[in-house]
Amino acid sequence: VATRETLAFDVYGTLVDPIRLEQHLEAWLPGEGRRVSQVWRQTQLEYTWRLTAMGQYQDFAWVTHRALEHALETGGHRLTAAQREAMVARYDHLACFDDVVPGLLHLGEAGYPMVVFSNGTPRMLEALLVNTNLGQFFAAVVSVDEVRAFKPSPRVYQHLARRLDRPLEEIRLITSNGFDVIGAAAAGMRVAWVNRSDGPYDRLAAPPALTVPTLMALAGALSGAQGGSNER
Ligand code: 2OP
Repeated sequence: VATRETLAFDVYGTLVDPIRLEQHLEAWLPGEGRRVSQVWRQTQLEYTWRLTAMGQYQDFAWVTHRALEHALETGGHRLTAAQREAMVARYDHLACFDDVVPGLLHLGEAGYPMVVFSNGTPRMLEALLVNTNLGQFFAAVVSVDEVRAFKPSPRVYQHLARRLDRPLEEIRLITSNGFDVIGAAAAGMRVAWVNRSDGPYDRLAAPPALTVPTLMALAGALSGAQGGSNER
């Protein structure tokens, strides 16, 4: 039996949902929770891209704090330092999307080696994997913090291959984040896009051949994709 490709799972937006923090924001900022959580997430990603473009690094916990402060200021909102701390601490307890546990069970049974690959710091990822009980599914946790750059720098994908001691071409990134799909494919990885919201694809590249609505749909789609030799 040919060795199965390794599946590397993105975390925020793919396994767990940062936007759901809107519920907790809503308690302090009635009517504003969704908007603030969306600006928070978008700012967080923007800060990672900008730091990486500048050749600078602050870890994902730092970025997440600063992005929340900016999202609040942008909306003209105020939370106390303790409230902001409490919101960021919720990153350690983010809820899984409903398809994640059944999907990972299915993929694990199908024999895929599975790892986590994320912008999150090692501490954030460890806490999250313990609190969500998802740790049991993964053979390794790889953080971009190990190379002090964020996705989609090619360095982070190359680091993943080094850490797993496997060629990038034999590792498939599973992510809902379009910029991550495009970055990984540009670096030479196989990819799958999890399009949970049935939204449009990023315009920076053509959508990947492998697009699934949920992780449950991934196992079936992968068994088809493995037939093709050079499929991305
Ligand atoms: C992650 O690396 C991109 O936030 C996403 O987990």
